[in-house]
Amino acid sequence: MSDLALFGGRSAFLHPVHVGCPSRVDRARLFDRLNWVLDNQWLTNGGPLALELEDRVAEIAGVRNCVATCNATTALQLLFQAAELTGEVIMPSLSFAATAHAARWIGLDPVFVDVDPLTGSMEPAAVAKAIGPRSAAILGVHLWGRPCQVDDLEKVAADHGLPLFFDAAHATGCTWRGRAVGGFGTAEVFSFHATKVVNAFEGGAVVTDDDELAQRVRALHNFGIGLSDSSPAGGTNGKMSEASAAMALTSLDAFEDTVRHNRANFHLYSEELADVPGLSVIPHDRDERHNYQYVIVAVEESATGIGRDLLIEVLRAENAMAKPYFSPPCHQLEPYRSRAPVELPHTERLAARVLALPTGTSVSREDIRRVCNVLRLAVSYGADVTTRWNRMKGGRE
Ligand code: T4K
Repeated sequence: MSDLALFGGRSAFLHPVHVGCPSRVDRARLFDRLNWVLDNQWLTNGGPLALELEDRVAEIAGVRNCVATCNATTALQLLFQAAELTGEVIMPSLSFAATAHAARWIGLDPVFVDVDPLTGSMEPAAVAKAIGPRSAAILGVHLWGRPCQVDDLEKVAADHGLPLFFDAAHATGCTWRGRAVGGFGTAEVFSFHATKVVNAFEGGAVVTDDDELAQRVRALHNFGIGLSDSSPAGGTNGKMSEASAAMALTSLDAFEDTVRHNRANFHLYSEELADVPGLSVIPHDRDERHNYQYVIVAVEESATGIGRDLLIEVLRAENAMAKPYFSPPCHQLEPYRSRAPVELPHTERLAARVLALPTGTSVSREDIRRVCNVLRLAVSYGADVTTRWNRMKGGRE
């Protein structure tokens, strides 16, 4: 146990290994594109590379329209504004803060509903129950890239005449029942943040088959210029620059290699941790396409003797920078906690148990074995690690 860096042992990693380390790209190709942008002297405002990216993303999503944006948070806001939502948006709480904040920032009230206790996916029955007179839309989240129960959500939305949107920030390149994510509901939003499987430094996209909605998003992301009717929102600047588009295109070129690497990482983690009591890697449906961007482990403290938060401390002391994605869940964050307190037992339990492990193209098989060795060691002395840590924190050691 004393080998753990938490207790003074040498760290397993000299340098931090991260959850969201940017995927590898072909630098020569990226610099070629950037040089081309500089030569072309068109740096933003719907430049040729942003348009090329939109075509490629629309094709991946299997939809007619894609509007590239400066990030996914803005893309969600643009989508809500384009759909002229007012009132409440029903969504899961088990997500990154951006999902809720995007709505709140433009004056919409998130209404949080509970998730399936195993998959973390928003419960369609809970959504139906949450619908009220102020409901304006339903927003599903393809959490950790695992698609929602799309058909059930589509049915609830249709039964109540509400638009259904998806926050697909984690799910670029994934499928549900063989169909590409991006084509579900009225519209979906991808993130191309630095930490995502396709990265534009910062970037996002709205994808949809609704031509009119797409045209409104496009106008709104460019100050409302070209809007044929008057939008109460006016417009904003949500455009993607050519530098970001150059990065995103180069990252897309590497997409298959990135996913192959992530998939191998995921399977190695699953194998290595299979015999560690109380730790389970949340699986993916093998019949679907997945980007394997996140490796999520659920911690059952009654079996490990060590809780999720302390395991993260143990890993971080080793320079393995695990993250508690997503804890606290949105309903326990301000301003929601104070504005509209709610209890979501499945969400709370899952959020308190899960952690994301380092992965991505810069994380090697050797790195993964080291992370798993640390986890194995920490769990084999789980109760002792907990006792010793509590004593240290209490200043008694
Ligand atoms: N909806 C959902 C469900 C989302 O998860 C997100 C964002 C959004 C919407 C909104 O998308 P964007 O508006 O961002 O396009 C990170 C990302 O900033 C965020 O984009 C992402 N989700 C979220 C899940 O992760 P943090 O606060 O965890 O970031 P940070 O700085 O702690 O970085 C995460 C890890 O990545 C660290 O271990 C360090 C590593 N990293 C990070 C950056 C920026 C690198 O190795 N290199 C880097 O350049 O939010």
